Amino acid sequence: MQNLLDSYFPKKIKYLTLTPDKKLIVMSDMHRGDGTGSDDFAHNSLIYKCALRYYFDNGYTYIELGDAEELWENKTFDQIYITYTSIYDELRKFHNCDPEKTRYIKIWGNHDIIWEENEVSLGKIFPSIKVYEAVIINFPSDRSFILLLHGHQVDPKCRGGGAAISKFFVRRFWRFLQKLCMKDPTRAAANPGLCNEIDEELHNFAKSNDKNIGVVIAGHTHRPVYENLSLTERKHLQSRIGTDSIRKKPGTDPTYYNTGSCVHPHCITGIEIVMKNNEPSLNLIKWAYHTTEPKSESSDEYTLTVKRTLLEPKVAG
Ligand SMILES: [Mn+2]
Repeated sequence: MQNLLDSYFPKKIKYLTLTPDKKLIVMSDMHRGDGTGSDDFAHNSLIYKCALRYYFDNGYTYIELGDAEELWENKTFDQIYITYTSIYDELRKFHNCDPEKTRYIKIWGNHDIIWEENEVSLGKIFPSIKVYEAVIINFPSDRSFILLLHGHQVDPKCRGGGAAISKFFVRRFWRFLQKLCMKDPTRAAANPGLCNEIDEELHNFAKSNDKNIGVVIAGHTHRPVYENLSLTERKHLQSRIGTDSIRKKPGTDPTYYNTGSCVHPHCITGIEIVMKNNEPSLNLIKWAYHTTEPKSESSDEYTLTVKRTLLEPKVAG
């Protein structure tokens, strides 16, 4: 059977060669909003800002893998920019109007698909910026490519006509319900079954396609995946602990990864890509608040910090 991604394969693609000196950080699904109760990003904005600073200072190129701006709930980008001007200032540091030199690579998702035809208006913040549907990473050595895309391409509800209906629902009703703390029912993130279907479709494409793509990295589901296992699937594989709905998988497969999101309740997740011994090496990481123990037993003062943690691969010891 034909894979959905064969029919909806991205057309506007940024090609990138990964050389030993290059480091990439891939994050998706910030859903940056207007700072009100319906803005899922607000509570993580400081964590995200610290992560951006770390990646800028350490020479990474930042790939923003879609749904960076929440433009289903918000009619215009202006309010989002006004709310997060200091974050856009951090992002602007990565940007260079020369596409060969820029360290900010922006991909559209279904919630910010407006950039597909409207990148010119984003150019006021990021001069001459290009927004793409996907990135393909190739290597100086002869090996298969890595495809990075948002992932809504394989979610029928979130592309074409389905997307128009979902967007209408979200803009008209959802943001008001969300202010009353309801969860968005159109999001793959709210539905483990739908997450599984999207992951499976993207994984199948990575395993078998005629484009020499050996690895797919996506976002959209808000659920981090490393080597084709979500964190709960991996836990079940290792310890047999887990609820009934968790997929029982026979093992890892280093062909499919998902960045997760920047709207988790207490953290943001992403995937770092670096070259090690001439091979790409992928880390699933999280950034979260962290407390440091008081200096003495009698002290009642804990220090709150923002910290990067490696989730996968597990390091021995
Ligand atoms: Mn999405």
